[in-house]
Amino acid sequence: MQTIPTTHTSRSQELMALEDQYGAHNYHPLPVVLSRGEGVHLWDVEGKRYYDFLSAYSAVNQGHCHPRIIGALTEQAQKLTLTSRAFFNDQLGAAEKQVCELFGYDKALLMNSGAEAVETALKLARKWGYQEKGIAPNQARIIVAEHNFHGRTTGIISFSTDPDSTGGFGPYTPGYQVVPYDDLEALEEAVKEPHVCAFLVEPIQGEAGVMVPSEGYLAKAAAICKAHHVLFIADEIQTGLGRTGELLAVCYEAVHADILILGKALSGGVLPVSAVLARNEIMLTIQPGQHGSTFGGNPLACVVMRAALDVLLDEKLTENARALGEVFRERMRRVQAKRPEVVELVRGKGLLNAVVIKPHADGRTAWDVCVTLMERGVLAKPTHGDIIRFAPPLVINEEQLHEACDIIEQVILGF
Ligand code: IF1
Repeated sequence: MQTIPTTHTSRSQELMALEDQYGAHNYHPLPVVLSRGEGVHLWDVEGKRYYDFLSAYSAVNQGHCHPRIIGALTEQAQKLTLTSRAFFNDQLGAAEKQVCELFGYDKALLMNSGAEAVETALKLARKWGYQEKGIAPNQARIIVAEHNFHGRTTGIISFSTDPDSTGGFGPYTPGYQVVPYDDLEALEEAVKEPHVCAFLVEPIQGEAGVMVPSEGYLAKAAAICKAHHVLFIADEIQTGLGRTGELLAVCYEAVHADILILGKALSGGVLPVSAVLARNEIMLTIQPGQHGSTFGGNPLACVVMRAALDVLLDEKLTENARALGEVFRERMRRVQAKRPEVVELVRGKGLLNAVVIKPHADGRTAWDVCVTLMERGVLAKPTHGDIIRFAPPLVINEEQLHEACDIIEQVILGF
Protein backbone atom coordinates (compact mmCIF):
# COMPACT_ATOMS: atom_id res chain seq x y z
CA MET A 1 0.00 0.00 0.00
CA GLN A 2 1.48 3.36 -0.97
CA THR A 3 1.99 5.73 1.93
CA ILE A 4 0.97 9.37 1.69
CA PRO A 5 4.13 11.52 1.50
CA THR A 6 4.77 12.99 4.91
CA THR A 7 6.76 15.93 3.61
CA HIS A 8 5.68 19.37 4.78
CA THR A 9 2.38 19.80 2.92
CA SER A 10 -0.62 21.82 3.98
CA ARG A 11 -3.52 19.87 5.42
CA SER A 12 -5.37 20.64 2.19
CA GLN A 13 -2.67 19.05 0.08
CA GLU A 14 -2.69 15.93 2.24
CA LEU A 15 -6.45 15.60 1.88
CA MET A 16 -6.37 16.22 -1.87
CA ALA A 17 -3.70 13.51 -2.18
CA LEU A 18 -5.91 11.07 -0.29
CA GLU A 19 -8.79 11.65 -2.68
CA ASP A 20 -6.45 11.36 -5.63
CA GLN A 21 -5.15 8.01 -4.47
CA TYR A 22 -8.31 6.41 -3.14
CA GLY A 23 -11.14 8.17 -4.99
CA ALA A 24 -12.49 7.87 -8.51
CA HIS A 25 -11.31 10.68 -10.77
CA ASN A 26 -14.78 11.58 -11.98
CA TYR A 27 -14.38 15.23 -11.04
CA HIS A 28 -11.71 17.90 -11.44
CA PRO A 29 -12.37 20.04 -8.37
CA LEU A 30 -10.90 23.45 -7.70
CA PRO A 31 -7.92 22.96 -5.32
CA VAL A 32 -9.77 23.92 -2.12
CA VAL A 33 -10.66 21.57 0.76
CA LEU A 34 -13.71 22.68 2.70
CA SER A 35 -14.49 21.67 6.26
CA ARG A 36 -17.26 23.98 7.50
CA GLY A 37 -20.24 25.83 6.08
CA GLU A 38 -22.60 28.41 7.53
CA GLY A 39 -25.06 30.48 5.52
CA VAL A 40 -23.31 31.92 2.45
CA HIS A 41 -19.85 31.07 3.78
CA LEU A 42 -17.52 28.08 3.58
CA TRP A 43 -14.21 27.61 5.41
CA ASP A 44 -11.31 25.49 4.20
CA VAL A 45 -9.18 23.28 6.44
CA GLU A 46 -6.68 26.12 6.88
CA GLY A 47 -9.48 28.29 8.24
CA LYS A 48 -9.81 30.57 5.19
CA ARG A 49 -13.34 31.87 4.59
CA TYR A 50 -15.05 31.93 1.17
CA TYR A 51 -18.29 33.12 -0.32
CA ASP A 52 -20.01 30.07 -1.83
CA PHE A 53 -21.19 31.09 -5.32
CA LEU A 54 -22.04 27.56 -6.44
CA SER A 55 -24.33 26.41 -3.58
CA ALA A 56 -23.53 22.79 -4.46
CA TYR A 57 -25.14 23.35 -7.87
CA SER A 58 -28.18 25.01 -6.29
CA ALA A 59 -28.78 22.44 -3.54
CA VAL A 60 -27.96 24.86 -0.71
CA ASN A 61 -30.49 27.61 -1.47
CA GLN A 62 -31.28 27.93 2.25
CA GLY A 63 -27.61 28.44 3.15
CA HIS A 64 -25.16 25.96 4.65
CA CYS A 65 -26.25 24.14 7.82
CA HIS A 66 -29.41 26.18 8.30
CA PRO A 67 -30.24 25.82 12.04
CA ARG A 68 -33.94 25.06 11.47
CA ILE A 69 -33.13 22.29 9.01
CA ILE A 70 -30.27 20.88 11.08
CA GLY A 71 -32.54 21.02 14.14
CA ALA A 72 -35.22 19.00 12.38
CA LEU A 73 -32.58 16.54 11.17
CA THR A 74 -30.98 15.98 14.57
CA GLU A 75 -34.31 15.67 16.41
CA GLN A 76 -35.67 13.07 13.97
CA ALA A 77 -32.33 11.27 13.77
CA GLN A 78 -32.71 10.36 17.46
CA LYS A 79 -36.16 8.86 16.85
CA LEU A 80 -36.44 7.03 13.50
CA THR A 81 -34.45 7.40 10.27
CA LEU A 82 -35.72 4.61 7.98
CA THR A 83 -38.54 2.06 7.91
CA SER A 84 -38.66 1.37 4.14
CA ARG A 85 -42.09 1.67 2.51
CA ALA A 86 -42.93 -1.90 3.52
CA PHE A 87 -44.58 -0.14 6.47
CA PHE A 88 -46.10 3.29 7.05
CA ASN A 89 -44.23 5.95 9.01
CA ASP A 90 -45.56 8.98 10.87
CA GLN A 91 -43.77 11.61 8.75
CA LEU A 92 -44.42 10.72 5.09
CA GLY A 93 -48.11 11.63 4.73
CA ALA A 94 -47.71 15.11 6.19
CA ALA A 95 -44.63 15.72 4.03
CA GLU A 96 -46.46 14.61 0.88
CA LYS A 97 -49.42 16.84 1.79
CA GLN A 98 -47.18 19.87 2.32
CA VAL A 99 -45.35 19.53 -0.99
CA CYS A 100 -48.54 18.75 -2.94
CA GLU A 101 -50.37 21.78 -1.54
CA LEU A 102 -47.42 24.10 -2.04
CA PHE A 103 -47.03 23.25 -5.75
CA GLY A 104 -50.67 22.38 -6.57
CA TYR A 105 -50.61 18.64 -7.32
CA ASP A 106 -52.71 15.64 -6.24
CA LYS A 107 -49.85 13.33 -5.32
CA ALA A 108 -46.09 13.15 -4.68
CA LEU A 109 -43.64 10.26 -5.10
CA LEU A 110 -40.52 10.85 -2.99
CA MET A 111 -37.14 9.57 -4.15
CA ASN A 112 -33.54 10.41 -3.24
CA SER A 113 -31.34 11.77 -6.03
CA GLY A 114 -32.46 14.02 -8.82
CA ALA A 115 -31.65 11.39 -11.41
CA GLU A 116 -33.90 8.91 -9.61
CA ALA A 117 -36.72 11.42 -9.72
CA VAL A 118 -36.14 12.02 -13.45
CA GLU A 119 -36.17 8.27 -14.10
CA THR A 120 -39.39 8.03 -12.07
CA ALA A 121 -40.98 10.79 -14.15
CA LEU A 122 -39.98 9.04 -17.40
CA LYS A 123 -41.50 5.76 -16.16
CA LEU A 124 -44.72 7.57 -15.16
CA ALA A 125 -44.94 9.26 -18.56
CA ARG A 126 -44.53 5.97 -20.38
CA LYS A 127 -47.08 4.19 -18.18
CA TRP A 128 -49.53 7.05 -18.75
CA GLY A 129 -48.82 6.86 -22.49
CA TYR A 130 -49.80 3.18 -22.60
CA GLN A 131 -52.73 3.26 -20.18
CA GLU A 132 -54.24 6.70 -20.86
CA LYS A 133 -53.11 7.65 -24.37
CA GLY A 134 -53.31 4.13 -25.79
CA ILE A 135 -49.78 4.02 -27.23
CA ALA A 136 -48.86 0.51 -28.46
CA PRO A 137 -46.75 -1.47 -25.93
CA ASN A 138 -43.03 -0.50 -25.86
CA GLN A 139 -43.58 2.19 -28.54
CA ALA A 140 -43.70 5.25 -26.22
CA ARG A 141 -41.36 8.09 -27.22
CA ILE A 142 -40.24 11.06 -25.16
CA ILE A 143 -39.00 14.37 -26.59
CA VAL A 144 -36.01 16.05 -24.93
CA ALA A 145 -34.05 19.24 -25.64
CA GLU A 146 -30.60 19.51 -27.13
CA HIS A 147 -27.92 20.34 -24.51
CA ASN A 148 -30.13 18.85 -21.79
CA PHE A 149 -28.83 17.75 -18.43
CA HIS A 150 -31.08 15.52 -16.35
CA GLY A 151 -28.65 13.22 -14.50
CA ARG A 152 -26.01 10.55 -14.93
CA THR A 153 -27.82 7.17 -15.10
CA THR A 154 -27.43 5.08 -18.26
CA GLY A 155 -31.09 5.75 -19.06
CA ILE A 156 -30.80 9.52 -18.79
CA ILE A 157 -27.46 9.87 -20.59
CA SER A 158 -29.05 7.89 -23.44
CA PHE A 159 -30.68 11.17 -24.52
CA SER A 160 -27.84 13.52 -23.60
CA THR A 161 -26.18 15.46 -26.42
CA ASP A 162 -23.02 16.11 -24.39
CA PRO A 163 -20.21 13.74 -25.45
CA ASP A 164 -18.71 13.85 -21.94
CA SER A 165 -22.01 12.73 -20.40
CA THR A 166 -22.84 10.04 -22.92
CA GLY A 167 -19.64 8.97 -24.74
CA GLY A 168 -18.46 5.43 -24.04
CA PHE A 169 -21.51 4.41 -22.00
CA GLY A 170 -23.55 2.64 -24.74
CA PRO A 171 -25.66 0.78 -25.60
CA TYR A 172 -28.29 3.46 -25.13
CA THR A 173 -31.94 3.29 -24.08
CA PRO A 174 -34.17 3.85 -27.13
CA GLY A 175 -37.41 5.86 -27.26
CA TYR A 176 -36.12 9.42 -27.13
CA GLN A 177 -35.99 12.21 -29.70
CA VAL A 178 -33.87 15.35 -29.36
CA VAL A 179 -35.18 18.72 -30.55
CA PRO A 180 -33.36 22.08 -30.40
CA TYR A 181 -34.00 23.99 -27.15
CA ASP A 182 -36.16 27.11 -27.41
CA ASP A 183 -37.51 25.98 -30.84
CA LEU A 184 -41.31 25.71 -30.85
CA GLU A 185 -41.62 24.65 -34.48
CA ALA A 186 -39.29 21.68 -33.95
CA LEU A 187 -41.20 20.74 -30.80
CA GLU A 188 -44.60 20.93 -32.54
CA GLU A 189 -43.31 18.80 -35.41
CA ALA A 190 -41.98 16.19 -32.96
CA VAL A 191 -45.03 15.91 -30.69
CA LYS A 192 -47.35 15.25 -33.64
CA GLU A 193 -45.94 11.72 -33.77
CA PRO A 194 -48.69 9.56 -32.15
CA HIS A 195 -46.28 7.50 -30.02
CA VAL A 196 -45.02 10.60 -28.17
CA CYS A 197 -46.11 10.58 -24.51
CA ALA A 198 -44.07 13.46 -23.06
CA PHE A 199 -41.67 16.40 -23.47
CA LEU A 200 -39.00 16.67 -20.74
CA VAL A 201 -37.33 20.06 -20.41
CA GLU A 202 -35.34 22.29 -18.02
CA PRO A 203 -37.06 25.72 -17.79
CA ILE A 204 -33.52 27.19 -17.83
CA GLN A 205 -30.70 24.88 -18.93
CA GLY A 206 -28.25 24.96 -16.03
CA GLU A 207 -25.33 22.80 -17.10
CA ALA A 208 -25.55 24.05 -20.66
CA GLY A 209 -24.54 27.39 -19.22
CA VAL A 210 -27.67 29.01 -17.76
CA MET A 211 -29.44 29.13 -21.12
CA VAL A 212 -32.60 31.21 -20.66
CA PRO A 213 -35.20 30.47 -23.38
CA SER A 214 -37.15 33.18 -25.25
CA GLU A 215 -40.01 34.90 -23.46
CA GLY A 216 -43.10 32.73 -23.94
CA TYR A 217 -41.27 29.55 -24.89
CA LEU A 218 -42.36 27.59 -21.80
CA ALA A 219 -46.01 28.68 -22.05
CA LYS A 220 -46.20 27.92 -25.77
CA ALA A 221 -44.37 24.61 -25.35
CA ALA A 222 -46.83 23.57 -22.64
CA ALA A 223 -49.74 24.59 -24.88
CA ILE A 224 -48.34 22.59 -27.81
CA CYS A 225 -48.01 19.55 -25.55
CA LYS A 226 -51.59 19.96 -24.32
CA ALA A 227 -52.89 20.30 -27.86
CA HIS A 228 -51.23 16.99 -28.80
CA HIS A 229 -52.11 15.05 -25.61
CA VAL A 230 -48.44 14.97 -24.58
CA LEU A 231 -47.27 15.42 -20.98
CA PHE A 232 -45.17 18.52 -20.22
CA ILE A 233 -42.49 17.47 -17.71
CA ALA A 234 -40.55 20.28 -15.98
CA ASP A 235 -37.19 19.37 -14.49
CA GLU A 236 -36.91 22.04 -11.78
CA ILE A 237 -34.21 20.21 -9.84
CA GLN A 238 -31.79 23.10 -10.32
CA THR A 239 -34.11 25.99 -11.26
CA GLY A 240 -36.82 25.33 -8.67
CA LEU A 241 -37.32 26.36 -5.05
CA GLY A 242 -36.75 30.08 -5.42
CA ARG A 243 -33.47 29.93 -7.32
CA THR A 244 -34.64 31.97 -10.34
CA GLY A 245 -36.68 34.54 -8.41
CA GLU A 246 -39.95 32.59 -8.64
CA LEU A 247 -40.97 29.55 -6.58
CA LEU A 248 -40.49 27.58 -9.81
CA ALA A 249 -38.94 28.89 -13.04
CA VAL A 250 -42.12 27.87 -14.91
CA CYS A 251 -44.06 30.34 -12.72
CA TYR A 252 -42.62 33.19 -14.82
CA GLU A 253 -45.01 31.99 -17.56
CA ALA A 254 -47.78 30.60 -15.34
CA VAL A 255 -47.09 27.09 -16.59
CA HIS A 256 -48.37 24.18 -14.47
CA ALA A 257 -46.35 21.15 -15.60
CA ASP A 258 -48.16 17.81 -15.90
CA ILE A 259 -45.22 16.27 -14.05
CA LEU A 260 -42.96 18.40 -11.81
CA ILE A 261 -39.52 17.14 -10.76
CA LEU A 262 -37.78 18.61 -7.68
CA GLY A 263 -34.52 17.83 -5.92
CA LYS A 264 -31.34 19.49 -4.57
CA ALA A 265 -32.63 22.37 -2.39
CA LEU A 266 -35.73 20.31 -1.53
CA SER A 267 -33.58 19.27 1.45
CA GLY A 268 -31.54 22.48 1.73
CA GLY A 269 -28.48 20.43 0.83
CA VAL A 270 -28.66 18.41 4.06
CA LEU A 271 -29.35 14.98 2.54
CA PRO A 272 -30.65 13.64 -0.80
CA VAL A 273 -34.39 14.23 -1.24
CA SER A 274 -36.19 14.41 -4.58
CA ALA A 275 -39.83 14.39 -5.54
CA VAL A 276 -42.09 13.80 -8.53
CA LEU A 277 -45.48 15.58 -8.42
CA ALA A 278 -48.46 14.83 -10.67
CA ARG A 279 -52.25 14.67 -10.81
CA ASN A 280 -54.02 11.39 -9.92
CA GLU A 281 -54.62 10.40 -13.56
CA ILE A 282 -50.85 10.21 -14.07
CA MET A 283 -49.57 9.16 -10.65
CA LEU A 284 -52.04 6.28 -10.25
CA THR A 285 -50.80 4.57 -13.40
CA ILE A 286 -48.15 3.11 -11.07
CA GLN A 287 -49.61 0.51 -8.73
CA PRO A 288 -48.07 -1.23 -5.66
CA GLY A 289 -44.92 -3.16 -6.48
CA GLN A 290 -44.28 -1.29 -9.77
CA HIS A 291 -41.79 1.31 -8.48
CA GLY A 292 -39.89 2.17 -5.28
CA SER A 293 -36.55 2.59 -3.52
CA THR A 294 -35.11 1.67 -0.15
CA PHE A 295 -34.72 5.23 1.15
CA GLY A 296 -37.47 6.97 -0.84
CA GLY A 297 -39.80 8.81 1.56
CA ASN A 298 -37.84 7.96 4.70
CA PRO A 299 -38.91 9.85 7.84
CA LEU A 300 -35.58 11.66 8.17
CA ALA A 301 -35.83 12.99 4.60
CA CYS A 302 -39.45 13.98 5.21
CA VAL A 303 -38.76 16.18 8.22
CA VAL A 304 -35.74 17.72 6.50
CA MET A 305 -37.81 18.49 3.38
CA ARG A 306 -40.58 20.09 5.45
CA ALA A 307 -38.09 22.29 7.31
CA ALA A 308 -36.34 23.22 4.04
CA LEU A 309 -39.67 24.30 2.48
CA ASP A 310 -40.65 26.23 5.65
CA VAL A 311 -37.34 28.13 5.57
CA LEU A 312 -37.77 28.89 1.84
CA LEU A 313 -41.18 30.49 2.50
CA ASP A 314 -40.67 32.02 5.96
CA GLU A 315 -37.41 33.74 4.99
CA LYS A 316 -38.84 34.91 1.62
CA LEU A 317 -35.85 33.50 -0.22
CA THR A 318 -37.62 33.65 -3.60
CA GLU A 319 -38.21 37.39 -3.28
CA ASN A 320 -34.62 37.88 -2.16
CA ALA A 321 -33.33 35.93 -5.16
CA ARG A 322 -35.44 38.08 -7.49
CA ALA A 323 -34.19 41.38 -6.04
CA LEU A 324 -30.53 40.47 -5.58
CA GLY A 325 -30.38 38.77 -8.97
CA GLU A 326 -31.11 42.15 -10.54
CA VAL A 327 -28.36 43.72 -8.44
CA PHE A 328 -25.88 41.00 -9.45
CA ARG A 329 -26.56 41.26 -13.19
CA GLU A 330 -26.35 45.07 -13.04
CA ARG A 331 -22.96 44.81 -11.31
CA MET A 332 -21.70 42.28 -13.88
CA ARG A 333 -22.96 44.34 -16.82
CA ARG A 334 -20.98 47.29 -15.49
CA VAL A 335 -17.90 45.06 -15.45
CA GLN A 336 -18.69 43.95 -19.00
CA ALA A 337 -18.87 47.61 -20.08
CA LYS A 338 -15.41 48.17 -18.58
CA ARG A 339 -13.85 45.02 -20.08
CA PRO A 340 -15.86 43.97 -23.16
CA GLU A 341 -12.79 42.09 -24.38
CA VAL A 342 -13.03 39.80 -21.31
CA VAL A 343 -16.75 39.50 -20.56
CA GLU A 344 -18.73 38.21 -23.53
CA LEU A 345 -22.14 38.32 -21.86
CA VAL A 346 -24.08 38.06 -18.63
CA ARG A 347 -27.35 36.07 -18.41
CA GLY A 348 -29.65 34.49 -15.89
CA LYS A 349 -32.73 34.88 -13.72
CA GLY A 350 -32.87 35.44 -10.00
CA LEU A 351 -29.66 34.13 -8.43
CA LEU A 352 -28.93 31.63 -11.21
CA ASN A 353 -26.54 33.56 -13.41
CA ALA A 354 -23.64 32.99 -15.78
CA VAL A 355 -20.82 35.21 -17.00
CA VAL A 356 -19.27 34.09 -20.28
CA ILE A 357 -15.54 34.81 -20.37
CA LYS A 358 -13.65 35.25 -23.64
CA PRO A 359 -10.46 33.13 -23.64
CA HIS A 360 -7.38 35.30 -23.06
CA ALA A 361 -4.80 35.67 -25.82
CA ASP A 362 -2.28 33.94 -23.54
CA GLY A 363 -4.59 30.90 -23.28
CA ARG A 364 -6.02 31.61 -19.84
CA THR A 365 -9.69 30.64 -19.53
CA ALA A 366 -12.64 30.81 -17.17
CA TRP A 367 -10.92 28.16 -15.06
CA ASP A 368 -8.07 30.58 -14.35
CA VAL A 369 -10.58 33.26 -13.38
CA CYS A 370 -12.14 30.78 -10.93
CA VAL A 371 -8.75 29.91 -9.42
CA THR A 372 -8.05 33.60 -8.82
CA LEU A 373 -11.57 34.08 -7.45
CA MET A 374 -10.85 31.22 -5.05
CA GLU A 375 -7.62 32.91 -3.93
CA ARG A 376 -9.62 36.11 -3.30
CA GLY A 377 -12.34 34.27 -1.34
CA VAL A 378 -15.13 33.54 -3.81
CA LEU A 379 -15.90 29.97 -4.92
CA ALA A 380 -17.43 29.45 -8.37
CA LYS A 381 -16.92 26.81 -11.05
CA PRO A 382 -16.73 27.12 -14.84
CA THR A 383 -18.89 24.96 -17.08
CA HIS A 384 -18.12 24.10 -20.71
CA GLY A 385 -14.84 25.98 -20.65
CA ASP A 386 -15.79 29.63 -20.88
CA ILE A 387 -18.94 29.99 -18.77
CA ILE A 388 -18.79 30.78 -15.05
CA ARG A 389 -21.99 30.02 -13.17
CA PHE A 390 -22.64 32.26 -10.17
CA ALA A 391 -25.30 30.89 -7.81
CA PRO A 392 -24.92 31.91 -4.15
CA PRO A 393 -27.29 30.64 -1.45
CA LEU A 394 -30.56 32.59 -1.57
CA VAL A 395 -30.00 33.77 2.02
CA ILE A 396 -27.28 36.17 0.82
CA ASN A 397 -27.90 39.81 1.77
CA GLU A 398 -27.16 42.89 -0.32
CA GLU A 399 -24.03 43.83 1.61
CA GLN A 400 -22.56 40.33 1.16
CA LEU A 401 -23.52 40.35 -2.53
CA HIS A 402 -21.70 43.64 -3.12
CA GLU A 403 -18.66 42.41 -1.21
CA ALA A 404 -18.50 39.32 -3.43
CA CYS A 405 -19.18 41.38 -6.57
CA ASP A 406 -16.30 43.69 -5.64
CA ILE A 407 -14.02 40.63 -5.63
CA ILE A 408 -15.44 39.29 -8.90
CA GLU A 409 -15.03 42.74 -10.51
CA GLN A 410 -11.42 43.08 -9.32
CA VAL A 411 -10.55 39.62 -10.64
CA ILE A 412 -12.18 40.13 -14.02
CA LEU A 413 -10.73 43.63 -14.46
CA GLY A 414 -7.33 42.17 -13.62
CA PHE A 415 -7.73 39.19 -16.01
C1 IF1 B 1 -22.88 16.21 -11.77
C2 IF1 B 1 -25.42 21.18 -12.79
C3 IF1 B 1 -24.72 19.09 -13.78
C4 IF1 B 1 -29.67 18.82 -12.70
C5 IF1 B 1 -30.92 18.80 -13.36
C6 IF1 B 1 -31.25 16.53 -12.77
C7 IF1 B 1 -30.03 16.49 -12.11
C8 IF1 B 1 -29.21 17.65 -12.07
C9 IF1 B 1 -31.47 20.04 -14.04
C10 IF1 B 1 -29.60 15.19 -11.44
C11 IF1 B 1 -27.90 17.60 -11.37
C12 IF1 B 1 -25.73 18.34 -10.84
C13 IF1 B 1 -25.10 16.96 -10.99
C14 IF1 B 1 -23.63 17.17 -10.87
C15 IF1 B 1 -23.33 18.61 -11.24
C16 IF1 B 1 -24.66 19.30 -11.34
C17 IF1 B 1 -24.95 19.79 -12.69
F1 IF1 B 1 -26.18 21.37 -13.84
F2 IF1 B 1 -26.13 21.43 -11.69
F3 IF1 B 1 -24.33 21.92 -12.85
F4 IF1 B 1 -24.08 18.05 -13.77
F5 IF1 B 1 -25.19 19.48 -14.89
N1 IF1 B 1 -31.68 17.66 -13.38
N2 IF1 B 1 -27.02 18.50 -11.51
O1 IF1 B 1 -28.92 19.97 -12.70
O2 IF1 B 1 -29.67 15.33 -10.06
O3 IF1 B 1 -28.89 13.01 -9.57
O4 IF1 B 1 -27.31 14.92 -9.34
O5 IF1 B 1 -29.21 14.68 -7.72
O6 IF1 B 1 -23.42 15.15 -12.10
O7 IF1 B 1 -21.73 16.53 -12.13
P1 IF1 B 1 -28.71 14.43 -9.14
